[in-house]
Amino acid sequence: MMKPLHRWIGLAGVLGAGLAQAAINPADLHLQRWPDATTEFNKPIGVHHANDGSGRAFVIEKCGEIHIVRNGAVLPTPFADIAVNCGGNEQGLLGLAFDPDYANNGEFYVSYTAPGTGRHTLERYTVSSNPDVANPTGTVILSVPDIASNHNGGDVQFGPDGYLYWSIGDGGAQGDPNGFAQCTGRKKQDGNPASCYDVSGSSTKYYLLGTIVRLDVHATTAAAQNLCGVAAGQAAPYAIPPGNPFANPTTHPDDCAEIFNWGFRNPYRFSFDRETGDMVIADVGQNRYEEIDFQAAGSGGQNFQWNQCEGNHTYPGNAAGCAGPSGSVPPRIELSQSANGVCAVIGGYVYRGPITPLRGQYLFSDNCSGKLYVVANPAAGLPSWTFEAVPGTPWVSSYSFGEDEAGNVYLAGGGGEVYLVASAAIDLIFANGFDGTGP
Ligand SMILES: [Ca+2]
Ligand SMILES: [Ca+2]
Repeated sequence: MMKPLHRWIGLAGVLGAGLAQAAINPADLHLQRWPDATTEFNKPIGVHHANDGSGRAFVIEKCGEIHIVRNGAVLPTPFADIAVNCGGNEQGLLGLAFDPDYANNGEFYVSYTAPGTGRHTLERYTVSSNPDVANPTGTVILSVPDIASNHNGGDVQFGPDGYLYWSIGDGGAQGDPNGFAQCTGRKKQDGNPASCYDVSGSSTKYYLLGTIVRLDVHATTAAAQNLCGVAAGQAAPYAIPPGNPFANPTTHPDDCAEIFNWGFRNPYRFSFDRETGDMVIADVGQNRYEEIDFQAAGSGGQNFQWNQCEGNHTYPGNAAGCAGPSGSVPPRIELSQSANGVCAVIGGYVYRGPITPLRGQYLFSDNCSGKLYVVANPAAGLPSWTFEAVPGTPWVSSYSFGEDEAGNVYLAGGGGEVYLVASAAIDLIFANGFDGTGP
C-alpha cells in the first residue's frame, strides 16, 4: 500500500524499548504552543533560521509559503511563496536552508516537488531589499525526475563543511521495485534492479533516487563528466565536493558524482549536530520498520541498505539480505510499526539549545504516535541507541521538527500547530530576549 507520510488522526502508541540513562527526565519536558496559544499555520513542515542574528524564525508550509515569526508574532506578509505541487500527501515545499553566509549574500535554498511534473527540485532564491521579503523568482540548481507522488525526501541542510546536502526518496510507490536506491548511476523504470547503468533506449533514465546528495553551491561546473543532473559536457550550476564518493570520473564514470550516501527509502528529515557535525538521518519505513541512521562527521559514501533491508530485516524478495550490499550500514534505531505503535518516523535534532540537561540528546517523533522521543546516547561508535518517550497524551500528528538560531527545537503538527520543546524545570530565555510563558 502507499502509506501516507502524515495522517491527520493520531494512533495511540505504545513504546516498548528499554530505557536509558537520560541526562534529563523526559517527564520534565513538554510541548508549548508557539509562537502563542492560538496561532496556526497551513500544514507547517519546518522551522528554520537565517544564521544572521536577527532572531527571526522561518516557518515553511507544505503548499509553498514561508512565514517569518519575529518577537513572538507572525509577520503579515509571507517571506516567500514558492510555486509547488502540493497535491499528494508527501508533495509540496519540503525543505529550506539558508546559506551559512546569508547575512552577506542573502541566498537561501528550497526543495520542493515541482508543479506539473512533480520533479524533485532544488532552487536558490535571494532576499529582496526588504529583509523580510524574498525576491519572487529563483534559479533551479538541480531537478530530478520522479515516478510517484510519495517518497520524496526533501530535506535540505548545509553541513559544517559548507556544502549543501539534499535528501531524495526512492521515488515510490512502494518497495522500490526498480532498485533505484541501490543504483548509484542512471537507471530505467523497468522493474529490474539488475539494470543499473543501462542507459540504452529512449525511456526516461532516473537518478539520485534514494540518496542524499552533497553539492558545492558556491561554485559551478564548466563541462560535466559524471554528473547525473546534467548531460556530459554541459555546464552545471554547482560543483562536486572532492570528497564525494563518486567524485572521480575516471574510477566512477557511470556513477552520479552528486551522491554523498545512498540506500534510503524516504529520508524525509535529517540534521547535523551543530556541535559535532555528525549527521542523523530518519528513514521512513515501508510496512514493518522505521529507522534512524547515523553518519559520523567527516565520513560519507555509505550504503544504508534499502531496499535490501527494512530496518535490520531482509526486505521480502531480496535474497541477499542485509549483509548483501558491501560496506553497508545498519540503523542506530529500529522501531517496529506494530510493537512501537508507529508509522512514519519524523527525524529531529541533536538538541543544543537552552535546556542545558537536554543538550547532546537527539529528539525525534512519529507521524502516527505523535510522541516526542528522546535518545539518550547519540554518540559515534555505539551500535544502537536507546530512547524513551516524553510522557503525556499524544498531542499532534507530528509532521516535522525545526530549530532556531539559539538551538530551540520545534515540532510542527498536522493540525497546523507548532510547538516549542520546553521544560518546566528550566527558566527559558529565548534568543530574542523574550521570556518563555510556560508553567
Ligand atoms: Ca516520489
Ligand atoms: Ca536502512
